[in-house]
Amino acid sequence: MTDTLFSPGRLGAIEISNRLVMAPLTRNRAPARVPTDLMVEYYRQRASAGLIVTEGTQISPVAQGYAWTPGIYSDEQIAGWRRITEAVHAEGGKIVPQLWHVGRVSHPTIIDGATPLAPSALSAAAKTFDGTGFVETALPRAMTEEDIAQTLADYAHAAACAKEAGFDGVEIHGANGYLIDQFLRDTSNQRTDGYGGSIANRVRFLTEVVDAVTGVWGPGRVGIRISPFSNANNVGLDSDTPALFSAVIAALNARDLAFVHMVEGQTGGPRDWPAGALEALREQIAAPYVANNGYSREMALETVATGKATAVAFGRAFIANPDLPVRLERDAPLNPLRAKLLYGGGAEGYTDYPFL
Ligand code: 8OZ
Repeated sequence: MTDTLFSPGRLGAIEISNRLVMAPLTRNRAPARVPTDLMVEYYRQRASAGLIVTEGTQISPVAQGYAWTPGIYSDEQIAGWRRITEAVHAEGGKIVPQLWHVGRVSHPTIIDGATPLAPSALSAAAKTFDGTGFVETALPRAMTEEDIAQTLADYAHAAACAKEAGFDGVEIHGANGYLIDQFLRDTSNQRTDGYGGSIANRVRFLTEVVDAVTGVWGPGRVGIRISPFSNANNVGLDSDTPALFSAVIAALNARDLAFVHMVEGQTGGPRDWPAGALEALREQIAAPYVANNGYSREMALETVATGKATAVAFGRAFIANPDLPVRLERDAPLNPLRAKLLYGGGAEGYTDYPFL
C-alpha cells in the first residue's frame, strides 16, 4: 500500500492518524508563563493533526527569550499542560512539547534580570519582544562547564515534566539560531574547550541534550528540529554547512529518535539552499523525516507518496485552519491568516478561525 498524506503511520513509537504535523508556533499567550484555558481550546481545536508540536516552551527561567511564552519546569506549568494533553487525547490526537532554550536571543528584562547564556559572549544582534516592544537582544555570558551541566539537567527536568504532563514524547528545538544551533555553528561558537573548535566538539552539546532527554523518555519518543540553511535570529551560516549537518545527522542516527524535523531553507521564508544540498542531508537521516517550510498541498502529497518524508509539518496554515487535515483531504479552500494577530492578545486570531 502506498503511504498517503492521510494514511496512519508512525514517528518512532508515536502512532499518528495522518501525516500532517502541526509545526511549533510561538503565540505569546501565556502571560504568567503557564498554559491558559484559551490555550487548551486552541490545541483541542487542532487535535486532528497527526501530531501537534507545541509552541516553543522554555525548559527553565533563563531559557526564555520573549515575553509571555509558556514554560515546562514548574508544577503549575505541568498542571496547565496536562489539561492540554488530556484535551488533545480526548479528540484522538497526539502532542509533544517543543523543548526550547533561546540562549543569547533574550534580554535581562525577560529573564528577571539575569544575563542570557550562550556558547560565546557574542551578541545575536537580533530583536526580541519584552512585553512592551521590540528590543535588541543583550550581550550574553559565555557558559561555563557548570552552566552547561546545569542546562543539561534543566533539559532532563523539563523532559520529566513533559512526561508528568501526559505528552506523547518531546521535540528538542535545535533550530533557528537558538542555544543548540548557537553551539553548532562557527559563527556563534568560538569556544576553545571541548564544546568548540572542531565540528565534533560543536556537535557535542546537541548530543548531550539528546542523551539527557532520551534518558528520560527512552527510544522512539524524542524528535528534534534543525534548520541547516536558515539564518534565523541572525545566527549566520556555518562556514561548512554540509559537513556540520552531516555530522549532526550521523550523531542523531546513532540514537533511536522518533523523528528528525527539518526547516527546509529560510525559516518561514524562501526555500533556498545550494543545489542538491538538502537532498544530500535528507538522504542521510535514518529516523522518520518530517519536512517543513512553505509546503503546498500538492508538494505535501507528493513528498509523502514518494517516501521522501514520513510527514509534513504545516505552521501558518494550521493557525488559520484548525481542521487543516480535512480541508486538505477534500481540497477545500483555506482560511487566510490574520498575521497581525499572531503574537500576544486573546481569542481573536487564535481560537476564532472557522471550521469547514
Ligand atoms: C517566531 C517568534 C518568536 C519565536 C522560532 C520559536 O523561530 C521561534 C519563534 C518564532 O523557532
